[in-house]
Amino acid sequence: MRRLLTVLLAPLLALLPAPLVTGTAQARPQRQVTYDHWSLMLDGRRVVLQAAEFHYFRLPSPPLWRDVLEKFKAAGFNAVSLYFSWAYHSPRQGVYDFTGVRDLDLLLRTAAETGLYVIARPGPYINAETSGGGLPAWVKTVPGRARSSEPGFREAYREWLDRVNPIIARHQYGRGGPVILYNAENEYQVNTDAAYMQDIQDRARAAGIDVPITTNDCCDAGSWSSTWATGPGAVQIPGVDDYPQSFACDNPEEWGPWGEGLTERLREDIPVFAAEYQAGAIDLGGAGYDRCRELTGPAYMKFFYKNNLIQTGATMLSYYMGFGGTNWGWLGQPNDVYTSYDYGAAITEARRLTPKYDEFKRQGLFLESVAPLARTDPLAARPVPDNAALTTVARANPDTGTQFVLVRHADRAATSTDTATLDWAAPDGRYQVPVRVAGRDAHVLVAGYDLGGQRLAVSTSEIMTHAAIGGRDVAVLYGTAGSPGATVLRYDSAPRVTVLAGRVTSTYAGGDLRLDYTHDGLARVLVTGGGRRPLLLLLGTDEEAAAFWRAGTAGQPVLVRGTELVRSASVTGDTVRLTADTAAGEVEVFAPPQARRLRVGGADVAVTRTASGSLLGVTRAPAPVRLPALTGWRGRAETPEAQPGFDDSRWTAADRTTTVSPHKPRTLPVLYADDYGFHQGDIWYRGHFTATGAETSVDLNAVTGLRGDYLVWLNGRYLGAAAGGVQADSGDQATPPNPDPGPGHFAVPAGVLRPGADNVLAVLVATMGHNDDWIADDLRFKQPRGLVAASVGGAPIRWRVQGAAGVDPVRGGLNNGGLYGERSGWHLPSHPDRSWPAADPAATPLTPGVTWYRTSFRLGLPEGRDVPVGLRAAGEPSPGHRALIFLNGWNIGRYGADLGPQREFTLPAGLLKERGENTLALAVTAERPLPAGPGPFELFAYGNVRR
Ligand code: IPT
Repeated sequence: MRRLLTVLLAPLLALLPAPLVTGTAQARPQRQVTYDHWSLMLDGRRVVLQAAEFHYFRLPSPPLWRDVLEKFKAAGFNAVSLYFSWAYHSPRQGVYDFTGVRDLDLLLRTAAETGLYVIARPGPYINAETSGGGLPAWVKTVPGRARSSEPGFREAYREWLDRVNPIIARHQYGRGGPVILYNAENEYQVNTDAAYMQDIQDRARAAGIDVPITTNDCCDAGSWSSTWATGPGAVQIPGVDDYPQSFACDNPEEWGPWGEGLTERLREDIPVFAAEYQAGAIDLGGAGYDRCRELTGPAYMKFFYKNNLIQTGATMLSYYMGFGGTNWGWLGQPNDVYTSYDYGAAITEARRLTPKYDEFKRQGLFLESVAPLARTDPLAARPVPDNAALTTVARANPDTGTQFVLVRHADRAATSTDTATLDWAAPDGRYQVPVRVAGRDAHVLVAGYDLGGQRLAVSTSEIMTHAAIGGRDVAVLYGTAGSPGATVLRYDSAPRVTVLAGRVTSTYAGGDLRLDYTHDGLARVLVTGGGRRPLLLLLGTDEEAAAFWRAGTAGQPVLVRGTELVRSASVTGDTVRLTADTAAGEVEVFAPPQARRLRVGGADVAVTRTASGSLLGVTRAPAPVRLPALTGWRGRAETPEAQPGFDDSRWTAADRTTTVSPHKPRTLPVLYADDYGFHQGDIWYRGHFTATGAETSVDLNAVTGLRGDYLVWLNGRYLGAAAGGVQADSGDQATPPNPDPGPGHFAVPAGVLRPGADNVLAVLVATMGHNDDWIADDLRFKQPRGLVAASVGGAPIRWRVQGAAGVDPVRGGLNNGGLYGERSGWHLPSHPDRSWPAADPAATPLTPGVTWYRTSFRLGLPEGRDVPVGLRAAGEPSPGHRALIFLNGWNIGRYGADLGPQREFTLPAGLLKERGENTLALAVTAERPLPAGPGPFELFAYGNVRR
């Protein structure tokens, strides 16, 4: 019989993808990423790509990469979009580091192990509010326009691509890895150079990259998708970036000021690709990231994401950001961001889940569970509401007929709650069903769907997920609390309906089982008989649905209600094992009937079997943790460079008369820090000149980027401070560069000059990172940092310059600037500070210049817990001083009244020794005498879960 079947089916089977027919004898078929009008396909299998953006360089703790990626996976994401930052790996031309926190093999392996595909985005330009947009600062000193094919830049970017591409290549899908797409460049559509765009792709191909190449166009889709669609530079799958909510976090009531957020279909032969879809915001106005999270909160996500999905049929979605992280060290671009890059994302900088995460999970599990969505066409015959306040948009899968109907307000800004009856010509019949939609909400309703072994005719509840578990289907549907719901299922004969919880009425007629209810708590309905396998229907509110997790393998899925996060699940024999984060609360597991025991995180949880056939238990609250007070501070002033006798003979002579920068200096020599190999943080200058005695003022210009400053001494006498310049040009080439950036004019006090002798001008410039190169015009990016003009009367000045002492082999080239303390290792835990006098930063007067404070604290956090720890500065800081904060040598932030709204700093585990001794060091620069410095500081816990 079996042989006969095989013979009969042979011609048919030949048409199926290879693995089904080859058995074990033949080699594994080539793993392939393909695509068509509707979706990506992996080995011919359609997928809706649901990605979230993650920047490993903003979380310098590889064990936490896994934590974040597991959280992505648990929300239903099937992919992670990764920018790779060139600047993060290359402190100097020809020098590259892919070890430790820069280990991309480890990153890509971790993504694969957590079950996520990868969109690899190596730039070379990435923007992302990173210093230089990801271009290393040394690129400012090579000739040739950045982001072009001009010699100089070409050699530079090839260096990077030729190192990063082989890493990406060996983790590609075709070789068993997770990488399924390669994004060339970033929003490259102004001042473009097709030869450059093409060369990026040629180099990728030459390195063995064989996955489809994409790019992300901004705002108005343009260049690489249409103009260049077939010419040099054209990519296979162009996508569009959409940020409909703007970045106005100070006005979280905004509703799509930057458009409808409907991702354009760029070509007929490719899927609709939302390459970056807004999932948070940069905090341009300094409102704080919680406001950004409101601006881009669940309401926005429901409305804009669902509209996009159903109106455009987008099946390639990548949300920016899934987790933002930290601009630690000198990673950040100075003008738009501060230390935190929390981004108001669904997962906070401290890795905590927010209500936005719940919404991602509701939508993500839906996309994961309901396969027909991967191939849909617009459906003209959409159900019409009998209330003109509401409207619908519909799509249908041409193979299965399954319909997806978006119900929303006709006026997208409406705030009223409206009800209607939908007259719905669904695949299984015509139905009148009630809907109720709150203002600025949207629902995706499904009809004509084979839900496991069931036939869903229509439902006005949204599907979150469903799974075949132990011979029955378990489905989680949900709707707004208080709204009416109707679900119609098809049966051969009247099934048995048992309402286990909640109020649900049922009627059966003509093959239709119709359930009517109001979304309220979690109703449970068991349907048996009727010619189908049993169905457990769980009908919840949005909030109840958010408590569900789906884990386990595709062959043996497990649904879990409760816990803080389910990372994985397995069933062996009579035991369900969960890897989960837990606090106090219920845990309910829907598993095959043989499962009788539950283990969570290695510990037994006592369970009872419920009427729903699930196992119900309780997890205990983790014991509270106590964090130590930060006491025992010691302080020490530095700034010896300000003194005339300081020996600067080993500093670099700043004596160049030319620069490749398009910004030409007003005075010579060229003093641009980058030209002398000093690229970030504090830069010292010492200028020697022979005074006549008639000099009356010191006149300087410095360019630092936003929020930078500089301090000036003459022969050891403090002259004062000035704000650093921001943009030496306006960003558009039509406007000439600012001729007087970051000006500082300092009167020479009587008696300070030494006529006829060596006089020393000492200047400490706090640079804040490099401009981006968003419009690829070189002007913004190559704007210098440091002094750009200097004169003391007319005397010639012999300059020396000093920045960071070298590249920290563990923390990398972006960790340090050139403060005396940094050059001397005062930020490092090993530095002996026992001789430093006791000094409380919050209570000790400051003199102009730099003062360091250090303390240490011992943590003894219990094993098996996740307790993210932060450092909080109490009170409002006074203007005029700024602090660099070092944790165990890592520069984890900048704090000060002049540096933005941030008062709390995340101390990521890994950098933070959770069980051991930790050292905090503060480098405080004061612009003027102040009664006290920053603080007091305290440690705090963002959360506390068992894991
Ligand atoms: C888009 C960039 O592609 C991305 O790198 C990041 O900078 C993001 O913006 C903002 O956080 S650019 C688009 C907003 C014009």
